[in-house]
Amino acid sequence: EQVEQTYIMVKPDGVQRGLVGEIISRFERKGFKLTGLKLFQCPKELAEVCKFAVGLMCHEHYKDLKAKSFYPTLIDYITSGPVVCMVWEGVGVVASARKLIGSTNPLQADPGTIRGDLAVQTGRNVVHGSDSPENGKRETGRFLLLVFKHIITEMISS
Ligand code: DAT
Ligand code: MG
Repeated sequence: EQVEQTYIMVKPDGVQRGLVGEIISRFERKGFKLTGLKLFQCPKELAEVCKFAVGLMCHEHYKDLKAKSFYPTLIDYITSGPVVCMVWEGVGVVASARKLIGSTNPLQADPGTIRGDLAVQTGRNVVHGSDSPENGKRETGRFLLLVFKHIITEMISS
């Protein structure tokens, strides 16, 4: 009965296709609580300054996958456009969010899930969700740091 946090991120394809509202809506209707939200995009002219933030979000985020052949493609994809970063809170939210999201390969994801309803390719699977309460904490912490970095970057550049 412990309240958990999970890090949900609408990936660039989801943002581009206008699915942010649809995805938020599914978590809201389920009854979880939204406790953080930020659209994140690395401004091109600030690429150097933002490298740390992007690095945190992408390389650190997917560090378990670094050895995989698809890793470079994955990083290119995930940095290809704005992403919407969210923190959702609730009892059992981590496992429940994974169920709402569906299997990694959208062709194997059940109908009724986000990936099952809205995606076709593994490399364009619309949304990320933490896979354990520990990773929920870790990824949420990284998100807060990211927001902080982003605000500082905006302050410096304004
Ligand atoms: P999930 O996103 O369901 O947690 P994961 O953590 O195993 O899946 O992988 C992270 C992302 O990496 C996944 O959403 C899409 C990409 N990916 C995973 N396996 C892949 C594969 N075999 N080919 C291409 N991309 C893959
Ligand atoms: Mg994963």
